[in-house]
Amino acid sequence: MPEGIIPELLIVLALVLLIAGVVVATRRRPKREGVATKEDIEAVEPAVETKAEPERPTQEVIETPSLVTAEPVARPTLRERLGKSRKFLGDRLADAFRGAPDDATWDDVEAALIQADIGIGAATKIVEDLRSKARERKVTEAGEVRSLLGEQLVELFDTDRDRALGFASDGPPVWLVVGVNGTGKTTTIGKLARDLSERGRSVALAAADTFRAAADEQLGIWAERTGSVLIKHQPGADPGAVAYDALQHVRAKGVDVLIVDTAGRLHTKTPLMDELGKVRRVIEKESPVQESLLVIDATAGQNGLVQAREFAEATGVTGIVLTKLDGTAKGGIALAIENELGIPIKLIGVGEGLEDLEPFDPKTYVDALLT
Ligand SMILES: Nc1nc2c(ncn2[C@@H]2O[C@H](COP(=O)(O)OP(=O)(O)OP(=O)(O)O)[C@@H](O)[C@H]2O)c(=O)[nH]1
Ligand SMILES: [Mg+2]
Repeated sequence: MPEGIIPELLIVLALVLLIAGVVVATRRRPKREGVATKEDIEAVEPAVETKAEPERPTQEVIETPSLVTAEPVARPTLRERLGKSRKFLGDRLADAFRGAPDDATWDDVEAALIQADIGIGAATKIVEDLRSKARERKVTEAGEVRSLLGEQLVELFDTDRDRALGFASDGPPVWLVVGVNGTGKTTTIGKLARDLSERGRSVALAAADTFRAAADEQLGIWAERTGSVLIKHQPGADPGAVAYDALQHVRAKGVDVLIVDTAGRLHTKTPLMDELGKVRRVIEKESPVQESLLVIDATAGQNGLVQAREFAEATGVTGIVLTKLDGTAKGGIALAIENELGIPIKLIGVGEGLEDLEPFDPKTYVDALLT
């Protein structure tokens, strides 16, 4: 073999290897960019999923009926649920507390409280007290005055009061639900039945609204949805008789709770108010009425106060359910009712769904309204 060939061959071989290496590398590069590695997939996947599944508004999650779900449902805070009710007072107070408080601030706060249905007398008193407290404590910063106002408002409620619904020690408790037309009585009954059945209690619903067409059908739907028993008579029947029969049924069958739906009636119509008194008396001959719950539509404003007065006289109201606080209500009516009539608000309705009923807690409520 001629001298010099071997080094040349080695050079050629090296060149061939070099070219082959370059070709392989060039071919692989686009592949590496296009096909994600496992790590790439893991890094990219969440973003892709979030994009593919559009973000759902919180409301959608809340409105999903979950009658017997064992899973805790993500629920919004009361603050979020109060919606416009909260915004009404919040916006006005934010305007009033723009700078250090002066005479105009106090006037604006008073006006805001009156507009929020707290009542003129209560609003004037609150502002007078607030003003002297702020002076005493040398509070000048808007945020601090606002929290002082919160304290004042909570003080209007009796915070030690027992707001739980009554249960009898012997026999099934009877809860009578009353109120003017369309305030949310039947819907509240559905929500209560759902809550009770979730806690493992059996429920019977008495369709003592024999006046409005298809009222028993509406209650029947709630009974079906909540697994409750429905006791009804013919349309136009005596509501007292329905309540009586229902009571016999729950006693015979050992049902845990009886809730009696009644027809909506104007508090100004004496015969209708008397009829309600009669229903109560019919039940009470047999068994005490643990709760006579007055349902008030919070959007009715100060008129709610008048209703509460009249119904309290006719049926001895034991507690109030304030509904539609998720709507355009101004929220202050809760304070007016407790402050002026001393009837405890026990529950609040914050929507049309089965889970839109909350126990009423003064501090949580005031915090939600103000912050
Ligand atoms: N937004 C909102 N709507 C509610 C609430 N409670 C009840 N409603 C609605 O108010 C309307 C009337 O509710 P009902 O439960 O039929 O009222 P009712 O007092 O039984 O009415 P009558 O039997 O006719 O006197 C319905 O459209 C309900 O969905 C609530 O808390 N928030
Ligand atoms: Mg009804």
